[in-house]
Amino acid sequence: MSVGYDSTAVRVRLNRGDGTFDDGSTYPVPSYPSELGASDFDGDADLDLMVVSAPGVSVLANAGEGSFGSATALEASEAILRLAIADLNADGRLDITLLARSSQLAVRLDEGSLGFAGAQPYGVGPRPSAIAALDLNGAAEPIWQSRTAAATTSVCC
Ligand SMILES: [Ca+2]
Ligand SMILES: [Ca+2]
Repeated sequence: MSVGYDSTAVRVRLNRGDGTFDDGSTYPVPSYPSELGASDFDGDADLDLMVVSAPGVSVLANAGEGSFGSATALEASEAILRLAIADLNADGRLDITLLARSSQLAVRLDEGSLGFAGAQPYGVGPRPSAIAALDLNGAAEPIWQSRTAAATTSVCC
């Protein structure tokens, strides 16, 4: 999968099984896509796509055999910079954490069928630039790390 920042599409190239990839298919997304993630957000065992773009975050449901439906926007009240995917409440469904320009993490729990709960915000330092959701304490519960201009901040769940 790839996106070009000045484009309005995601390109998906399928692996032929020998380490080479096909010419790919493109799927329209909102302008300036900057980040991609994949998880089964609707529970049908196919990986769906999540794209962070300038206007917000969109989900493209996997229609099977590597093709995807149209982008569906998630409501977001502010510009999103980065995306992390991890099961944050141990229910077996992968949830999303969005890093916003306003120096906040917004946790959105997966409710299935491409739906996500309302945002639970957590503050981070100024000018955030990166995010990761990792199990850093061996508790099988991810901790977020966000990197800002000033420091790396960890937020435990
Ligand atoms: Ca799916
Ligand atoms: Ca979950």
